[in-house]
Amino acid sequence: MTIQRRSVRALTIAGVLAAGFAFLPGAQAQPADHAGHATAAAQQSAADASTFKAGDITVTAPWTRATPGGAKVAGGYLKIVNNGSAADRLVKAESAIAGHVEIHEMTMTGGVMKMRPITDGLVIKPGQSVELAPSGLHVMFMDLKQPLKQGETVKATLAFEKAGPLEVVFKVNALGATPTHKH
Ligand SMILES: [Cu+2]
Repeated sequence: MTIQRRSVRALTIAGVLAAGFAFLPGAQAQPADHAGHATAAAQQSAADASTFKAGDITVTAPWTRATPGGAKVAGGYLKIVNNGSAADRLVKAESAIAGHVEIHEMTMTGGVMKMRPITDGLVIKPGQSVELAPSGLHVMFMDLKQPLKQGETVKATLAFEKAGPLEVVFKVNALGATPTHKH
């Protein structure tokens, strides 16, 4: 019995060490300026890694996409859920990577996809959700100060009329096949 227990423990330690060594190279490969993001993400539960809450508002899975060289705009996508009993409005968005950020909607007019800024706030009715997705509503990062690269993250602050400011993190996904925005 004693021998068996010891061997089980030895195996467990070996497993932990193996996992540790497997993890370390990945951690070291991360750029130093992302260490803060990794720590913040680790503080949230794994399942909730891309969920952000303020008051009755929950924002999930914000993402944007890598920008081709010289591009000055990028669309941001996410889902907003209002768990409250009153309507709220997304009134403003800001990010250090963009000169300014707007909230846009896309409409099909005579076969041409056009977008316009929503200047009076995006309403999220009580108990309902609004999805910002390609070819529809989106956050628009304008006057980008740097190209967005796949695998990086972009911090932004969404301001809700009732729930207040909410800092979210957009994942930068690959350059997509969906049409590039033209302004
Ligand atoms: Cu737009």
